[in-house]
Amino acid sequence: MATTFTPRVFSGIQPSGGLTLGNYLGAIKRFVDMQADEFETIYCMVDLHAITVWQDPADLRRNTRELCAGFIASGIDPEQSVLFNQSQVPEHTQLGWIFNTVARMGWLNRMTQFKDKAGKNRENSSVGLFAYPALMAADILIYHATHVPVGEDQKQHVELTRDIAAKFNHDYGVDFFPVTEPVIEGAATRVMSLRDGSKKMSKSDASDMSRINMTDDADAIAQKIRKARTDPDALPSEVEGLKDRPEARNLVNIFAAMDDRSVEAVLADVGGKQFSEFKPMLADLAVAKLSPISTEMARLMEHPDEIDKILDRGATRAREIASPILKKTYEIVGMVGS
Ligand code: AQP
Repeated sequence: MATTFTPRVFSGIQPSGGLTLGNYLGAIKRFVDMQADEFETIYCMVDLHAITVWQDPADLRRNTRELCAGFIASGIDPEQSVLFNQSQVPEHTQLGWIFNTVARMGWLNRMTQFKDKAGKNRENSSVGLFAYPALMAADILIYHATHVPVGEDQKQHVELTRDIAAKFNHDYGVDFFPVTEPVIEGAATRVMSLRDGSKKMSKSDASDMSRINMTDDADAIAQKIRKARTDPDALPSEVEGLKDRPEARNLVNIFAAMDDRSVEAVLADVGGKQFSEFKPMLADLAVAKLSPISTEMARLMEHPDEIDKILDRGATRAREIASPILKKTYEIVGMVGS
């Protein structure tokens, strides 16, 4: 009989820079929603992933705390959810090594994120950047997580996690790791750059005008939206009218996700408006939703010791779940036991 797994959510974010609106709408806001559902929820600052590209140590430390503050300020309750820093739970890397032996070179070679991040500099990329998806599979499966809320860009990595789980189960003749479901839902699963509708909004984009940072003040948010690239036409009343208009679609998607409405409902209201009218509406909405979060983040950042305590306690709780799963994995592989 197939094993029944506890409904459990795992997801992570890299402390590789300040949080963006893309991280918030594509990931954190949905982490908060899933906390209210029937799941156990485990959320992680994935610092081991962050260092697959160079991170200044002082920045990494600060970004990890700020990310934790961002989670809590957005509504993640550290009592209800397990909130911790990946490097403090060594079971991730221990299982990650085993998954390095399960994943095939050909599978990793197909990962578009590696191609994007390595770019023309493939030979000079870290081995860790290439192996990133096998560690991500371990992040998820060390908790037997059944559901992983992510943005569209991480879909391929979650599919690889499923492949690794299936191959491990098949090779060792067990039904031990769940075949995890990616949860990619809502209007903003891929928030695009404000400067280029074909590029994802990203923490590490060279242009600060391309993104809204969660720490931006009201003036910066309004200015970035005012300067966001658009086309000269008015907004359509129907979704089909956004076809081949990536910048317009992006701003409408952001509006819908922030207002918890469907794109159809938003267009029914704003169809026919020029961007000169729509952009201030979007800026007001963004400021109203993001300001309380950034204020709370700043308050939490005044108490770094408290953040460290929360992360320490989260790591202890995470290890309580991860440790028996690693032990059983070692038994299955034949490294311990009779
Ligand atoms: N633009 C986006 N739209 C929707 N979701 C997004 N996510 C990231 N950018 C967008 C989602 O946020 C979660 C955490 O992402 P990450 O920090 O682990 O890595 P990333 O996807 O590589 O994010 P960045 O901002 O682009 O970081 P850098 O610049 O360091 O590479 C994931 O669920 C992701 O889908």
